[in-house]
Amino acid sequence: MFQGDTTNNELTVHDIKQQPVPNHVAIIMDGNGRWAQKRALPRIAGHHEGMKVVRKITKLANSLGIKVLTLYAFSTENWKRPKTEVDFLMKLPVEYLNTYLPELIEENVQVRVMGNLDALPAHTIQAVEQAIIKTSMNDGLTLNFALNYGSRDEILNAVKHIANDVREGILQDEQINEESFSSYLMTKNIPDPDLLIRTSGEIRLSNFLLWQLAYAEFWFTDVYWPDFREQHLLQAIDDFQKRGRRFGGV
Ligand code: V07
Repeated sequence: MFQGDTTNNELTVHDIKQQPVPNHVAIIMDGNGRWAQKRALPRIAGHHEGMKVVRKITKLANSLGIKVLTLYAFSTENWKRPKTEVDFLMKLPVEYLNTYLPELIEENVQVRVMGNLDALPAHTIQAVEQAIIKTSMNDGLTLNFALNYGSRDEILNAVKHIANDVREGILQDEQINEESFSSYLMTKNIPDPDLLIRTSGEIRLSNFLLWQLAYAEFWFTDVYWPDFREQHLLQAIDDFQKRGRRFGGV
């Protein structure tokens, strides 16, 4: 840069809104433990810091007019972690909602959760159910947490339900198609993600939304989730919009 140069590469909400914004953004919020270890902090400190980023990114997604933000908060594989870490993670939904639910209501955000909730501690289920009820009338951003979620598990459950409905005559086998199949998934009534973001340099799906991501654009960054900022989401969407321009028609 030279003196007097006022240009910079910062993207703004205004810039991004000049073009269509993805309807549904899904994020694998990876690298919280590594962020902490790099600072000689316990892994749980990274999870806690990551929670603050969830709040910021939710606000930004809402102001961009994104309809659905799906966040991978806890996978079915995460039970393999040390018990102390799992116990801490299970308290985060409670803390998050105690702190931010009033703000989510204020901002017209609808909270949803997908995953097997039955296996979660009672305090976690209770906090989440309350949030779902208290925000059910909201029609702004849908903030969809994947909690104890695994995609193969979800698909197998769908298949079992379909088999059962066919056996009982509720569904004819000719009626099994992509649309009806989708309605047996936990994302029933939610459009497929247009954009998947994964942080922390891992280039994998890790059992996340395998069916639903069939046509999504993927965006990866080396940044750890606690270091993820508004500017990164704006960059991901800017890249998404450029890809759309390049491949979308004439
Ligand atoms: C969790 C913070 C973000 C980084 C990723 C792992 C740690 C928010 C929630 C949450 C979940 C449900 C809900 C409201 C908030 C959460 C877990 C972990 C298990 F209704 N952040 N966060 N849940 N982390």
